[in-house]
Amino acid sequence: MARLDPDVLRFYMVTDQLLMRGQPLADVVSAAVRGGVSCVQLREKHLPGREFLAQALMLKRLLAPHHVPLIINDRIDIAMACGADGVHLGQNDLPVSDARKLLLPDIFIGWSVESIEDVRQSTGLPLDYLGVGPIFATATKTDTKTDWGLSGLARVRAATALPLVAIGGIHAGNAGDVLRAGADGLAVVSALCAADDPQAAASRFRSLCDEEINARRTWWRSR
Ligand code: TZP
Ligand code: MG
Repeated sequence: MARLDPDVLRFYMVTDQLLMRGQPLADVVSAAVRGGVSCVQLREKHLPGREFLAQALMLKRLLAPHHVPLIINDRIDIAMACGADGVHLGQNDLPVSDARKLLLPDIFIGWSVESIEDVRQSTGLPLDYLGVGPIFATATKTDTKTDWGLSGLARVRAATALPLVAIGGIHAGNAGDVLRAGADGLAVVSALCAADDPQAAASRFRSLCDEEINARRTWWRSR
């Protein structure tokens, strides 16, 4: 299994069409790609499988020329059928080890962790990254356990060597703090899907991510 380049996770868009106020998914994702998202997760909790697959195929075609990986939320069958680059699983989805047996070896797997116990369980699982959320309370997803906060994220950072993608309530004003607490990448839903100008919003976030992560690398090299 090839190792996932953590730069792929630097600025991670998660879709929610209900927030797009009638704008086509393809338009919002294209704008976000122009602004600099490094990967896109298609998250469709309510679509029937056939429509979910049609949207996944559409996004795969849209993203491939830009070399932006497509990640499918929850559904490994859809991921396989559309040729996705990755799958994101939650605590109630198919167990990671079973998913790994079914997926092609090149498809990477991310896993949501909601408690420090989940982080402990991730050790030894065939995972490529952890999604840590919600960092802050968010109206986008309310069926969550407690919020991690920056100190919780720092505890996760200390407990695992896996790349960490932080999600939940992240906006341009707190993005730097979240990265400094130990995230390798930021995932956002509303900050892009509900933005008046998704390209400008993405571009601002991407600059923040690049600045922080490049500064971190320079610091490590200088030690
Ligand atoms: N998982 C944890 S919080 C969240 C998900 C999918 C939603 C994050 O949405 P937003 O709008 O970026 O706060
Ligand atoms: Mg899930």
